[in-house]
Amino acid sequence: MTDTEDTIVYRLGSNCDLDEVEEGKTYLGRVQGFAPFGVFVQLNDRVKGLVHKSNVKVQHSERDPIIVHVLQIRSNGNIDLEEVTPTVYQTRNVTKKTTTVLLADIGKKIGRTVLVEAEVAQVKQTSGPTIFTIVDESGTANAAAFIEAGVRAYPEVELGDIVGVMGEVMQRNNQLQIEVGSMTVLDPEDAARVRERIDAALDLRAEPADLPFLVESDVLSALRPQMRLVAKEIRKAVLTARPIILRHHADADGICAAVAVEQAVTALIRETSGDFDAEYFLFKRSPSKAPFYEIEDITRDIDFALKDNVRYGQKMPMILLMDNGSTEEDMPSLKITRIYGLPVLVVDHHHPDAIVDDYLIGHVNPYHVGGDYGITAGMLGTEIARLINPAVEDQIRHLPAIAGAGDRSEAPERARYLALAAPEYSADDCRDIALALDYEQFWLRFSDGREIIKDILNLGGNPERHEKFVDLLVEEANKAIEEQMGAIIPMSRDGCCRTVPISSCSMWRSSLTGSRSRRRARHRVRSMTGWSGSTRENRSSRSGSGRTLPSCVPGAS
Ligand SMILES: [Mn+2]
Repeated sequence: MTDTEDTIVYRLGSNCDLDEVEEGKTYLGRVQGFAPFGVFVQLNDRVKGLVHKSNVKVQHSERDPIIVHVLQIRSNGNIDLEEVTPTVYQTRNVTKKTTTVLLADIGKKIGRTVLVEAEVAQVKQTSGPTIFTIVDESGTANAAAFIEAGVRAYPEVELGDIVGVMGEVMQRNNQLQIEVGSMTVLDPEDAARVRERIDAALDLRAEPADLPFLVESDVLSALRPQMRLVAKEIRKAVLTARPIILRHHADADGICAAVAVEQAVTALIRETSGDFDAEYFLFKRSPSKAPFYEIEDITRDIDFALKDNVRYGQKMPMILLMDNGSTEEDMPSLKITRIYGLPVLVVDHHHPDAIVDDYLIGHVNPYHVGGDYGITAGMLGTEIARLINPAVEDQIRHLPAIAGAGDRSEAPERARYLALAAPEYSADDCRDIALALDYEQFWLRFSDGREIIKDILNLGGNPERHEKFVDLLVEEANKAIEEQMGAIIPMSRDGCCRTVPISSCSMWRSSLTGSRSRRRARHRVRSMTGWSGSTRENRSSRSGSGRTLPSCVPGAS
């Protein structure tokens, strides 16, 4: 190497990594340590190489500056250096290359420093670093920024900001994470450009699958545009890390509708989210006590959402109401959702009141297209779940038949869904499972019982346990019904023989069916032309399954 003023010695910036080191160039380094075979030299805090002893020119101490020529960068990242001793030279700083990387591609950049432009979807303060969940047009990732243990890093960065993040891609507990070197809120012009790019791409990614329904149905076909809209909004919420609260009627049909969507959404969250436990904090399913979205329900939901917003920096949630939500009884709660700016979707088959639509961003209801109650929420929910995430179809294809049994659908679609579930599930099986769901929900009160319900619906991967559990629940439900007739049921399982009068034992009836029956009666009156639901009288006349359930009990037929 010629020793002239043209000699350029590069100084590697602190963000730089192997990407910025080039063979044949000369760098200013610092002696890091000594080995029998040579001297280790740091080009910055991240990059080091080795000067073989045959290439060492002068004696050094640790931390001495040293000028080195890059002979070779090996495929494993090791750098072979040669010491040079120019007396005259120019220095030039090397800065990190700043081409933006898509979050979907950071898996290929482990150990490298990347620049990403993204929206802040969550800001969570841990006892260590601040974790920013960021979303761009391609995916989601966590960026960890550390100032001091438990201290909020970059306090100027807020939820919803568009930021430029520079940092190193690391793998922690099998999850990719960006260790933030710097984070800046983009100026309004740049932010608008990035947001436009993200929104356009998200719109495409959120587009639901295009597939035929599981069964032939004119009503479903007519509902397809609204079902696609609802599926798209749900996909968009998942892709932007917006939490979803799914509220549903606490009966077999409502549970089937909600669980179908739960399966689709949680799988999508697992696939796309930056956090291993995101499916638990980004999706919550809650049965509603009443057959509508009560003020009590929304009060709880907003209470938790605001706390999560303050404590964990989460976005405010989207509300999805299933087998619920389309009548004027829902209005007080819907008005509250508007005050808090919560988007609301409804998938229901109760006769709708037009006034609710002012408060909804999507509403699937068979009555809108000349259909009726016979297309149950579980049928609608299962088809919407397939649009959200077709991968879950095999797990949920039997749910509409159970929902149909639970709500005693008289629509021709019920038989088609039943044919689809056969031979694994007979008509009796579906009725049993529906009764088991109703009965178990009574004991669950207002918990979702996510894993227990999966067992009852045979989604838990343990068919033997499913069968035994359903048999037992059906037996217990029948016993409870008989005992109810005898005016007492035991309410405690702790060995105490406390018994309660019929007023309490009929809680099962009233919480699960009484109010629904009341509402059904109301719908019957108001939709003389369309409603084909069974009346209490013709239900009992149809009882032929050999069980002796009173007609007022869900699943009895
Ligand atoms: Mn229903």
